Amino acid sequence: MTPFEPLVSPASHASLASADGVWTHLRLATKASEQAAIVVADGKIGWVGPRADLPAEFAALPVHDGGDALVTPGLVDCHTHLVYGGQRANEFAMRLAGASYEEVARAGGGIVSSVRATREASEDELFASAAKRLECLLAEGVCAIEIKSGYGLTLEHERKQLLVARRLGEAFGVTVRTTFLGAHALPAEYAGRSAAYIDLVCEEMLPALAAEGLVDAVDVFCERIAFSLAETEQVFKAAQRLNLPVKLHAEQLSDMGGAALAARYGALSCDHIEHLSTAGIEAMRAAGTVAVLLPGAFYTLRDTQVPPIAALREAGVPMAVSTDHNPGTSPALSLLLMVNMACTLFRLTVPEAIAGVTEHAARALGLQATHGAIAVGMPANFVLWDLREAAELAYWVGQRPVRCVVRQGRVALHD
Ligand code: DI6
Ligand code: FE
Repeated sequence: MTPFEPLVSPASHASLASADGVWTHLRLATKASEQAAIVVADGKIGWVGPRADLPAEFAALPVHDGGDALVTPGLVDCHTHLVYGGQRANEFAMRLAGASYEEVARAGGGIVSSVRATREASEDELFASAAKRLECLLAEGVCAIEIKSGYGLTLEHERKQLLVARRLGEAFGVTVRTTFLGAHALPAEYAGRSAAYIDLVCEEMLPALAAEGLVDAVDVFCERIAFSLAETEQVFKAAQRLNLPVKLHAEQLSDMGGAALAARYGALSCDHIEHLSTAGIEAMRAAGTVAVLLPGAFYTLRDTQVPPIAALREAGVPMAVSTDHNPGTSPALSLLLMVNMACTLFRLTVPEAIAGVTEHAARALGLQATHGAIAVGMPANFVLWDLREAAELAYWVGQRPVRCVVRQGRVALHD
């Protein structure tokens, strides 16, 4: 296999081989017993179905032999904090010695220590460190990713993070959705003045960054150690005035009622939700809000409160699975490992976990029209896996089963 080549400019993505043609010798993960074919035309899915039904009009196109690979849609990582300065292995060690996440945060560690390092880093330094992390995710078939701000906490430094996120998307030819998370933590200079900081977020930071086209969605960390329900609603109102969709870090450490509030604002997703209540589930169902499960944070914090999976399933709330990549609670750079953990720790079924990193993850970003499925008219984003059956996507730990990635109509990684 040729090593994965990072793409350094949009032009270099365009210079990759086009995926146009007929992809044969494939088995769709949803129906692995059947030979399938995918037609890519002008970088989009032109046709998909059983090989035997391939219309004659496509027979003359160039053929890409899939070598009997299993195929899924390109993966979508719908909740990450990928851009930040430094790392926090020291806090990992503190927690091993007995400190809780909340104690670490109260001792001046936690999010605010990443804020210091992020403010000190230049845009280029942030780009270089995040690019390395992004390459890990792309090598596993990620074709769309959400990247949050939230480690700058001033207009200047939040802008820097979001600009890096946009640059990553262009440089790697990957779909990036940016989420403004100015209400992630109270910066040290606002200690004791939470209301003033939230005013700044709502009245200056968000409107300015939105006007610069840097914000696709707005998120808040609604928690005892972060922002209250009332402060969360203030941010949601500011987002609503700008016609921006909202999402929420909800009920991770306690039941704050955040999910029900977010659902009232038509949230795309509520994320973490270990402590989600029955009322929260019902509100999410009614609003069509996606439940984003983050087993990497659950695992790293050695949490024991499992999200209410059975109730979510019964209510028909779509469940997504993501890395929550961040330097504090989820230093995970493998979405496949999250698939494994969602099954092992949260008891998702294999089809649920796969939908969680494709269809439902796309929906959590409002990208369901373009990502998360192999469907006619969508940009061609799909992954060929060196696997016999879909359950292997959840089963192996640490394998590298990707054979080929078609990203945005280009062959971005191949053997
Ligand atoms: N919830 C999380 O799990 C991360 N942020 C959040 O709102 C933690 C971020 C960090 O510790 O740096
Ligand atoms: Fe998070």
